[in-house]
Amino acid sequence: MASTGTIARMTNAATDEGLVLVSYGNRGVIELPDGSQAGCQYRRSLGRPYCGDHVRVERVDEQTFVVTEILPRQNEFARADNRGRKQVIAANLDQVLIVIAPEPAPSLDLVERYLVAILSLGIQPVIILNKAELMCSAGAPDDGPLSHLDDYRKMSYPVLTTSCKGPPGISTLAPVLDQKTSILVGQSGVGKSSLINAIMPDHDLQTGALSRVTGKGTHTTTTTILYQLSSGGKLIDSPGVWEYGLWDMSQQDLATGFVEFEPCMGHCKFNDCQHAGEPDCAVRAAVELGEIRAWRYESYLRLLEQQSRT
Ligand SMILES: Nc1nc2c(ncn2[C@@H]2O[C@H](COP(=O)(O)OP(=O)(O)OP(=O)(O)O)[C@@H](O)[C@H]2O)c(=O)[nH]1
Ligand SMILES: [Mg+2]
Ligand SMILES: [Zn+2]
Repeated sequence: MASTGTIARMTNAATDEGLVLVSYGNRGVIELPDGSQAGCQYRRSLGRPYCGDHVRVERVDEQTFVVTEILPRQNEFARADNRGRKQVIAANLDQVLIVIAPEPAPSLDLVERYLVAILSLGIQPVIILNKAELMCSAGAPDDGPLSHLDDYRKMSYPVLTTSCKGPPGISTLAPVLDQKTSILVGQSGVGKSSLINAIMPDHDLQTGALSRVTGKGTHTTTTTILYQLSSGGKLIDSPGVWEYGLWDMSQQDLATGFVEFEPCMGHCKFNDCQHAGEPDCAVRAAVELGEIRAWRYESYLRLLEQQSRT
């Protein structure tokens, strides 16, 4: 990509490059190389740009551009709609931050599905336990993700503990976001937007500018929005979910989502072993030896069952 200075000097050029900050049906808001924001329209024939996309644009008038090209994507983070079809949420991510909190009570399947989706893209998952000041000394209930945080750490998934309302604060978050494009995902009400507010003192300013361009309100998270961090990273806020569905993926992709199964791959009796009760299955043997946690294997079987129903 050309440096900011180079493109800024090309003010009379027919085309320019932009970063999609917000994307609605047939239009969006882009950031231009000089840091300014502008509305843009999409041509139906091009397909729909997503939040995080790099696009080439042509100026229509003083304030409006039209997208003429969507530049190649590194990846697309998606979820399934209720028919199992892939719906892209954002593009070109380095990492996905799965936010959970003691309240609303987190769902293990939600976290496990996110992990599978993230690993199938080959990008980094980070788990954030927000509202940490509400964690009671009695400990976590023994079936939810809060009770498995140590196991996630052992799988080398970073687990951060944050609070927007008290200790331990959010100081662990900034270094993780540095120079990266990250998206906050998770249940509604876990504090995704609050984390953005806390980490970005000028957040209201950016939101205000965006809402002036889009005509949308300032505080509801109904759309996915990309924010530029002063440190150089990009942080995307996304609407909360009640359910996160995996699109129709192969059994192999599903197994890839379970990193600790990796050493067993190629060691089962059958090449097409689904690790669901076949004889001489290396995954099952590892579960019996305690090398794979029983709760993770049960998660895998649940997801496999759910996928085969779609
Ligand atoms: N106690 C406590 N409350 C918090 C914390 N962070 C956020 N909240 C509160 O949790 C509620 C939901 O916060 P939001 O930031 O809107 O949550 P969200 O994840 O963006 O929710 P959606 O946009 O619906 O997905 C608000 O009332 C926040 O004040 C925290 O660390 N501790
Ligand atoms: Mg929000
Ligand atoms: Zn097997």
